[in-house]
Amino acid sequence: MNINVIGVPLFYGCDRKGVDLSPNKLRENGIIKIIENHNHNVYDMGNIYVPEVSEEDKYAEHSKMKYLKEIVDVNKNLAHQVYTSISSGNFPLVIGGDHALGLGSLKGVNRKYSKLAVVWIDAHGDINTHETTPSGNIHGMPLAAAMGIGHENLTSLYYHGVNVDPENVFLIAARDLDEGETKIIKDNKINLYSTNNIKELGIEAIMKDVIDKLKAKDIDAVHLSFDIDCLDSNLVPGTGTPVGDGINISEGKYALKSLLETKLVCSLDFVELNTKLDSSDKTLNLCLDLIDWISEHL
Ligand code: NNH
Ligand code: MN
Ligand code: MN
Ligand code: MN
Repeated sequence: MNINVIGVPLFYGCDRKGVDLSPNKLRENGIIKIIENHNHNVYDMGNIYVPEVSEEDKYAEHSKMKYLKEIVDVNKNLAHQVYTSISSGNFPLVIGGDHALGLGSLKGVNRKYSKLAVVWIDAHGDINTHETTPSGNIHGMPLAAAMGIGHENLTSLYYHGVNVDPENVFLIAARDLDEGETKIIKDNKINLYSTNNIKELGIEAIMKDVIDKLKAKDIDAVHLSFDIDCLDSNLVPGTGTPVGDGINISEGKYALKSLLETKLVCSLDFVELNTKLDSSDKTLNLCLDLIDWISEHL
């Protein structure tokens, strides 16, 4: 497969430095070679430009959303890169950076595939709006925006066609949802598989249900967004908002493998590694291992 690695050194979405260093950190630690070892042609597209802005200006554009203008600008560029990558028959592998990059990757994919399903593997829902957000952090909003829910600057970024249908959205490993998010999930009939559901029924049964549903739907492709905080907090000290009672590594790998084997997945985000918070490269090494696993199953 031809894979475009696209780095997004963005921390404005989580308002915590360190996560922006990860695209280059992963390159320095051999991510390109790791992917190539699985017989893929890798085109490293480098990093999307992220403008510098001072802390005092974070609410310059909006009182409830931090760094709105910068995040929108970065994501317009990302959206176009992702669209171009897919249009050339390539697979965009978007490396974060924080999860606000989901805004751009989803809009880019959505321009190519209007009947798109989204699988969001994350401890969080990322389905807040400027009205429901408890933090003002835009990395908690990209999935809502992809469905056309939220502030216009986010929902109409780059692509203005048919939004992602909430019934084609699958949240996996969620366990830290805000009140407003829970309401949006219910009202819009979003498919939710909490970590509790996974512990109760087993990851195999959960993924079978997800994949059966995906196959039964009239969709063109699946976008997979992987936030490393889906894993238990003990496993990922190097992430900004770790949450306990998470899934373990083999559950995470099973979810990734079973989705990739459907061959429906057309693009993937890998986000929220913060090596500044890591302890003895534990999370960095786990991420390299996960990229190796993903590459093996692409
Ligand atoms: N739900 C919280 C918020 O909107 C936390 C989001 N944090 C994440 N999302 N790491 O994946 O601020
Ligand atoms: Mn996330
Ligand atoms: Mn998360
Ligand atoms: Mn391998």
